[in-house]
Amino acid sequence: MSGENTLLMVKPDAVAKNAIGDILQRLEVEGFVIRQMRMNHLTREQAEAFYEVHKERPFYGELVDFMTSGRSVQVALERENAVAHLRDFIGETDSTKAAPGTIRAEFGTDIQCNAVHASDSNENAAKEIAFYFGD
Ligand code: 3AN
Repeated sequence: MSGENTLLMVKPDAVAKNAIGDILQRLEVEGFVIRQMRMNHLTREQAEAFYEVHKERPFYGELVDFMTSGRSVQVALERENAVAHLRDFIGETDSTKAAPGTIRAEFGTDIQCNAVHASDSNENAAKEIAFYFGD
């Protein structure tokens, strides 16, 4: 199978809800192929580096606290049009505004505890996959 690659992360809130299997199953049914996967409890250094682009945002400290509060799962996915398709499939950042049926509407709680992360461009997907899995 050939297609684009993207990075999904199951965040600590969804891991704590035992929702990893359910989320991955929905992705597989949607045609995403799991290429690489690992579970981590991110260190502060890793979370700060991963979210470096948000360093100046007011929520950066809280975001790093949340992302280091428990285990998370990093998944490299492949599918046709993977980046855009996954962004649509997970729904809006704020789980309370995410469309019904999306991952964030289903498993997230609010704008911070929003169940998953997904790369927002092909360039960032390549960077984020390399960040967790190497080149
Ligand atoms: P997305 O994850 O949908 O690309 P971004 O890139 O705007 O959203 O934000 C990155 C992460 O920062 C989000 N997943 C969310 O957890 C967190 N975040 C964004 N905005 C806020 C906010 N106003 N308050 C708390 N956390 C936020």
